[in-house]
Amino acid sequence: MTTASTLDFDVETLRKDFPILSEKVHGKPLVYLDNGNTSQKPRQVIETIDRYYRAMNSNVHRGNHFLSQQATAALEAARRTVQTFINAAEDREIIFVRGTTEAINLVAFSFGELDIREGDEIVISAMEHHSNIVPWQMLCARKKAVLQVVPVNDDGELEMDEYENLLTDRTKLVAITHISNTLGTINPVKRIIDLAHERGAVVLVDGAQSVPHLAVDVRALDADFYVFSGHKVFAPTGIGVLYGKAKLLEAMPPYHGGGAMISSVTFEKTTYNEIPFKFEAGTPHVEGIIGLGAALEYVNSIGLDAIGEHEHDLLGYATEALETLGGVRIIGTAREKASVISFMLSGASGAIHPHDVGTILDNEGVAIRTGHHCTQPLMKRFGVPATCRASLAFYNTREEIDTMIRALGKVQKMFA
Ligand code: 7TS
Repeated sequence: MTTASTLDFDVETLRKDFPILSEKVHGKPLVYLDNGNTSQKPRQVIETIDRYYRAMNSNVHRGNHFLSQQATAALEAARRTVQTFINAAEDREIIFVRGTTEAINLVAFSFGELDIREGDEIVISAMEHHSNIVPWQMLCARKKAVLQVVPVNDDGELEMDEYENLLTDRTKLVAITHISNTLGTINPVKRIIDLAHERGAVVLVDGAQSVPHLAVDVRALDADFYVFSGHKVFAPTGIGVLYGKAKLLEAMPPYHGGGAMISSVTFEKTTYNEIPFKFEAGTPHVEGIIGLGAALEYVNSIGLDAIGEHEHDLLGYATEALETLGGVRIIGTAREKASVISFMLSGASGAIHPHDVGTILDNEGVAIRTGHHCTQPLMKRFGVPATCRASLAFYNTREEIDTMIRALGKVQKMFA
């Protein structure tokens, strides 16, 4: 039976901010446990975008009329909100991009042009999302550089001794995820960054899964690049952030050419704009940026400490409930974990394919993700083709976990 969370966190009131959470799916109340994939949006974000289109819509940085000035001011205010949210030193260190994937590609291309040469080494880990693998492979192919991979132990933690061994004078860049989208592991990024810096390498942290769950301080971490997607942190899709230290961004060549990123253009010679604009060619995703600002302010109003505590409670509750159910193998048992649980389910007659589990749960209104979660090398490491994954947000409840567990019990009966 469910016992109320002992934490002072008014989840029921917060849930009312998310219109979609009162929807029904297949006639059942929606239980949304696919937050690692994308998060739901609070009315504060939806209404901000609505207001933008009703009263402010205009292009930015290029008009002196009233609306253009309003839209530009709102966009630049959102940039400062992002700056404060991750404690960047300056707002010009915040580059708006489409998402984590584009941010990593930008760095792989642009930093790659600046500083990667034949024989240089780039270090990633075995738990990276494909978007923190493939751009580096492409860069290595272009520059004849070498990709090195930090292995993961049976609990889904990075092998830090191996990491230290991989760092050499040839290491130019380390690209590592803060939190694994598949295992939930929280990596020791501060230590990873310090060790890389001792070798003179720069570090990109993939924060796609961390910004919704824990307070990020890029200056305390001393991260050179920190990237994340808006849509996983309650903001719209199509907007994301590349944080980079000003010195690095200033030295890097632009990624895209076009409007807004120039200072002057003639057919003979073009000079580039200052950062951040040098990396923001073309009309930006204005409503996305303003929506992102609203989302981060919303998160601030709840507080990441409170969010973290509630999610930690849910993670413990869900882990215990899965163990009690039986026939469950949890993949990812790191000591430091965020609210992501990957698992394999078995019935009396053996393993049940995650896709079957996902389909049956969907019929019960429960949304989880099944598949390789864009981490195929990690699936290979754990010897599974796919997993079931429940990824929790602060608006999830113990009751929803109970619903998932009951649905998993049904699956086991069907496969008995
Ligand atoms: N890095 C990590 C750690 C991620 O979890 C994801 C998306 C990305 C990068 C790519 O983000 P995008 O917004 O540019 O697509 N992860 C997932 C997931 O776990 N399920 O669906 C998408």
